[in-house]
This record gives sequence, structure tokens and C-alpha cells, in this order.
Amino acid sequence: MSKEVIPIGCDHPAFHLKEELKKYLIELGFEPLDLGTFSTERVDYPVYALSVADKVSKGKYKRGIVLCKTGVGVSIVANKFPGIRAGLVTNVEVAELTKKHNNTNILALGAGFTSAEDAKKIVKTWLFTEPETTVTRHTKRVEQISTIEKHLIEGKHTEKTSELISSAVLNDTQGNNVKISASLMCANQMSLLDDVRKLIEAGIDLFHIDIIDGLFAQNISLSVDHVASLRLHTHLPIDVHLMVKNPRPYIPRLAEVGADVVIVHAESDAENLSATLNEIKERGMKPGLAVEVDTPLERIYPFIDKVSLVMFMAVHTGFKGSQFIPSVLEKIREFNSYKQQKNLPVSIMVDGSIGPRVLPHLYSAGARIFVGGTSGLFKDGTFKQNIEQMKSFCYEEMPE
Ligand code: S6P
Ligand code: MG
Repeated sequence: MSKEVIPIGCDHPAFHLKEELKKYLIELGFEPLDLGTFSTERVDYPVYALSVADKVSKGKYKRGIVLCKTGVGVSIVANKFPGIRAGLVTNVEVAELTKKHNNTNILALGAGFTSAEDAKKIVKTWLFTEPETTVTRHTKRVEQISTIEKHLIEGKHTEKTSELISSAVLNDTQGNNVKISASLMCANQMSLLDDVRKLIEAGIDLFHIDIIDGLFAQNISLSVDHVASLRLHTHLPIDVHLMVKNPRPYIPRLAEVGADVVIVHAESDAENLSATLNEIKERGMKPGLAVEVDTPLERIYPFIDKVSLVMFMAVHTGFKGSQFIPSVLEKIREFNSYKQQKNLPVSIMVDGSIGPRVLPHLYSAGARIFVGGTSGLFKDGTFKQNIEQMKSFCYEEMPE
């Protein structure tokens, strides 16, 4: 049987340890492939980590070893490569766990802080420990790593990326952080893609798609097809605001076209609201509940365990450019204290007429996700300036 080839690379402070490990690899029955450096003359570690990681990343070899003084620099470089899970290992226990739990395929060692004797023990353990093969919580996490990688490097949006990315965005709003969701109903409909690209470049956090059926509110706006088209141009979360009488039939298609958050109204035909929220979740999306200005909070409490966010309307639904209704502030405040009391992981979002004047009030009431419409985002100034302005107003003192 042919011997497994192990590519190994290091910089100058690790040269001697690499030489020792090469001999040891042969003793263990492997064939080291020395990718340098070949003396103690000063060199740059990225070059050597790259040689090893590139080969493993392309599948030429199953795994490899990289070394530098601390082991950190080479592991950072290696982890830039698709499919690489490099771990800096400092003892035998970690060597075993990082193989079992993280399925590392590059072993990084710090030659300045690991003796040759320890390094050999680590190498042996790492080479002979098998990663977990049955599905466990650890294999699920390794899978999540490759999902994140697909999202960031290959730009692929899948149901799994959606789950991870929207979880991260929503979690972020549990503290003090603010997110802006761009309401595409307020963009120039003749040059939507242009605005989408500019918004992404300006650092927008989410996209907000208003779907109205002409019955729930007296208007018609965007459609499921807009979500499908938008999905092809962004991996940012898309939240869909369903202003429709009967939301249930829209859910399967929204899942199919890649919506991330689906917000249904507490006032929609409520008999199957619970089932609708369940279905949103079952289909891998985040369920949200929207409340009209005049709807009492009691209407949402029975569903609160089923939702990831509550969206408060600050205007009567249906149109852009409407008038802000101040009573929403008290409602958000009350909900926020209920949320704190019960320790609910529910994000608070607001939609309608959100501009600099009302932002500090909404923020201090507890809202963290703001829909950017004609009042805050689609107005004079660049998107970048307007996003920054909206965020900066949140942290300002409440005006008198
Ligand atoms: C309104 C819709 C909203 C608006 C947006 C308008 O029914 O749900 O999402 O598009 O809020 O913003 P503005 O700043 O024009 O009121
Ligand atoms: Mg909306």
C-alpha cells in the first residue's frame, strides 16, 4: 500500500522542528512532502502556509502540517483557503478533540512554544484520531462552517446559509446594535437593481419587501417574484412583509425563492395564524409578527413563542410617505419591558415613516431594526450617508 503523503511547511523559527517532524513522519509510516523553508534564513510565513493549504484545499492531499513561531500566523493563512479547517494545537488533548470535533485538515504548531517531544506526541495523536463520522452536534457544526464558507467565498445562498445569516443578524439586535432594512417599495422602480447594488455597497443590513394584496390594505406593491429576483443579487437577509388577508398560501413559494424572514400580520385572517407561523419556521425561515398601530399588544402575546421578531407599524399600512403615529412608542416600550421580563429572544422592528426625528425615541423605546423608506433612506444624500445618519441618530440623546 502506498504511503500517505503529508505536506509540511514552516518559516525560519520553525525550521529545526520541521526537520525533526519529517523524520518522525517517516517513522510513523508517512511520506513527508517538504514545502520549505529550507534553512533558518529569514522568510515570510504566508508563503509556506500557502503552499501546504493550497494543496490540501485543492484535494491533492488529505491533510497537512504548518509551523511558525506561535503557529498562529500559519493557521490564519491556511484558514483563508476554501475547505481548510486549520487548528493551532498546543497539547495532545486538543489534538484529539480538534480532529474529532472540528475535523481539522491542517495541523498548526507553534515551534517557539512546543518542544520537539510534545510536537511529536501531538502529530501522532492528530494523525491517528479519526473525525466523527456519525451525525452529531459536532459534525453539524463542521457542516455549518462549510455553509458559511459557501456563502462568503462562493456567494451561494441556500436554506442553510439563510438560517445562519439571519440568525446572526437577529441575534445582533438583542443588544444595542441597530440594523436598517431597505424598503424596496420606496426605491426607484425603474432602476431597482441599480439601487440594490448601491445599497449593498453602502452597507445596508437587510432588504424589506412589501407584498400587499389590495385587500388587506388598499394598494398593490411588490411580489414574490421580486424576492426571487433580489435573491440572485444578494446574500443579505430578505424580510418579507405580508400585508395580505390570508398569508398561508404564500409561504411555500417564499421559501422556494429564498426569503429569510417572513412577517405576517396579527390582523390577517387569524384562524390559521399559528399554523402559518409554524410553517414559516418548518420551511427554514424566521417567523415575524406585524401589528397595526391600533391593534392592542394582547393580540400578539398568544403567538410570542413562535416568532423571532415583532414588527410595529408606525403608520397605517399600505403606502410610503405616510404620517408617523406617535402612539407606537408607548406600545414598543410596553412590549420591550414584557420582552425583558420574560427574557424573550425576539427582535423589535418598526416600519413606517422612520426618519431622524423619531429614531432616538424609537431606539430608546427598544426598537433595533428599522425599515428605511422615503423618510430615512430614500431621500437626499447617498445611501451610505443616510444609513450612517439613521444609525447615529439612534444613539443620540432623546431630543426635548
Ligand atoms: C407600508 C410599508 C412600508 C413602507 C415604508 C415606507 O405599508 O409596509 O414598508 O414601504 O415603511 O417608509 P416611509 O419612510 O416612506 O414611510
Ligand atoms: Mg413594510
